[in-house]
Amino acid sequence: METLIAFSVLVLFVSGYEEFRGDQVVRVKAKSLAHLTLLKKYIETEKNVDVWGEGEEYEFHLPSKQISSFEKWLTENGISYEVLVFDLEDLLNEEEVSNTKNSSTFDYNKYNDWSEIKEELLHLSRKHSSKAFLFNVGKTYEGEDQIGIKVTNGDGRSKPVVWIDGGIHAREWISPATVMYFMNKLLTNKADDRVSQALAKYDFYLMPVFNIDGYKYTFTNRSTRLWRKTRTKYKESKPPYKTCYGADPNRNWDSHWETGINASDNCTTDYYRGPFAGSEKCVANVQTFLRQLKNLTSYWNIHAFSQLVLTTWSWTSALSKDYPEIKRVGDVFAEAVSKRYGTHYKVGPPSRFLYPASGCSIDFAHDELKVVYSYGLELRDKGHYGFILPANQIQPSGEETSDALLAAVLAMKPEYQMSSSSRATRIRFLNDPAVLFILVFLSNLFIYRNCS
Ligand SMILES: *[C@@H]1O[C@H](CO)[C@@H](O)[C@H](O)[C@H]1NC(C)=O
Ligand SMILES: *[C@@H]1O[C@H](CO)[C@@H](O)[C@H](O)[C@H]1NC(C)=O
Ligand SMILES: *[C@@H]1O[C@H](CO)[C@@H](O)[C@H](O)[C@H]1NC(C)=O
Ligand SMILES: *[C@@H]1O[C@H](CO)[C@@H](O)[C@H](O)[C@H]1NC(C)=O
Ligand SMILES: CC(=O)N[C@H]1CO[C@H](CO)[C@@H](O)[C@@H]1O
Repeated sequence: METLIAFSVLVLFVSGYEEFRGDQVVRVKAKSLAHLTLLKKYIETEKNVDVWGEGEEYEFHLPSKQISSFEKWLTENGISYEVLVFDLEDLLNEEEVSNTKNSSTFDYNKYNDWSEIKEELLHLSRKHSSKAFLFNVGKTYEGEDQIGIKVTNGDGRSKPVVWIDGGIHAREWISPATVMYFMNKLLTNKADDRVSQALAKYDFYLMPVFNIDGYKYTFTNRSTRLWRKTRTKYKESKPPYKTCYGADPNRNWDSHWETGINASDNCTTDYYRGPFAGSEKCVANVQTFLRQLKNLTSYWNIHAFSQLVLTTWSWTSALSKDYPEIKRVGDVFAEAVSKRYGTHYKVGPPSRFLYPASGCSIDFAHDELKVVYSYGLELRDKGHYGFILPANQIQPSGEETSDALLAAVLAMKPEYQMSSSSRATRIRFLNDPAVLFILVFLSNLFIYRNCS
């Protein structure tokens, strides 16, 4: 304990300027279409607002100097809110202290930076050379090798493939940590029958950090911890042509990219879709790799936070003919993830109601690669810590997510054939906000999140 206190004092001393002191995270509930319209307008006009979550409820990270005016504005408009985080700087201190490393080897219970993860991937592929194979899909914008590990049971037979990627959004640190946990379990947990059963059926391709450049950037210093996008250098499209960085790699896939649904053309925003589909190197690399990968049966794109299993499609509210099968396996995941710690997940299409979004990876896997079992996950938690989840939650997240992934892949039917007509055509009236809003209120069966 003493060392911890000494460490945190040291951290405070070294960091000096406290970037997020007094900043809050506020949850806001839109109870009517009028509220919703007001909130959207607020996001568009207030560039200091950092959106942590949107959909049924919004979570906003607000700079300290903006809190009183924001709360006044909410009260005036009759919009109710709840403060989730009273001081973001305290949360960051808590995360930093919880992440104090205590060994010279790779620590699966800590948030590791890219160089540590890269070392561990190399180490695992050497240590388990008969069943762990390093693969490299290409260089990132900043020249990093975009690598992952293919895990097999070592019997030399090719099997249907399950692909899992983490860290497509840089600040969602629990995602790479959970993928690393799962990878390590597949390689080392001989005692768990489900592991051998899953490896008898499938080969796993695991890419713990998809957006390496962005992830590295979040480790630069505290002020960069909440970066979401890639780090590609762009220029604004109109005077004064300011330099801006990064596009949202989950709005950049070659799947309905041109529709630009809930994706921005403005490179200063967090949801910038990039100048063309696949403009982000990390996206283009994986797209090319997946297109030539044979036998891809299941795709998992792992995010945080909100505790959701997101199903196709993201870009439209229409449902594919295969939805019953997609939902069945999603429900198996949700059931299994709750067993150990009671963690509650909801299952459903992000696009069905309020927030469709184009250019998302799960739609690319479903439509372009004909993968029925294509899912997005939003891991822990539900907003108490949000992106700044303390490191002591890595192990429980790793355990419950591994339970659920194993249960889900064992419940899949690799022989299941996608219905030939299951590609979506855009149903325009469903994208009308008023219609969407009415639909939402007619049903509480569904969740309404964007593909984050
Ligand atoms: C560090 O490791 C030592 C020896 O394994 C252990 O006794 C100690 O409790 C650990 N400290 C922290 C902060 O985890
Ligand atoms: C695809 O999977 C089948 C078994 O389901 C296997 O026989 C075949 O070799 C695999 N193809 C490739 C290219 O891995
Ligand atoms: C943190 O890193 C960013 C990016 O390198 C840099 O622009 C900024 O000045 C740094 N801030 C502090 C407080 O060191
Ligand atoms: C992009 O958004 C910023 C911040 O809201 C705004 O100042 C800028 O004018 C926008 N640029 C374009 C090209 O619309
Ligand atoms: C936040 C936001 O921009 N939401 C939009 C998402 O897309 C739907 C359909 O195009 C719009 O109605 C929302 O306004």
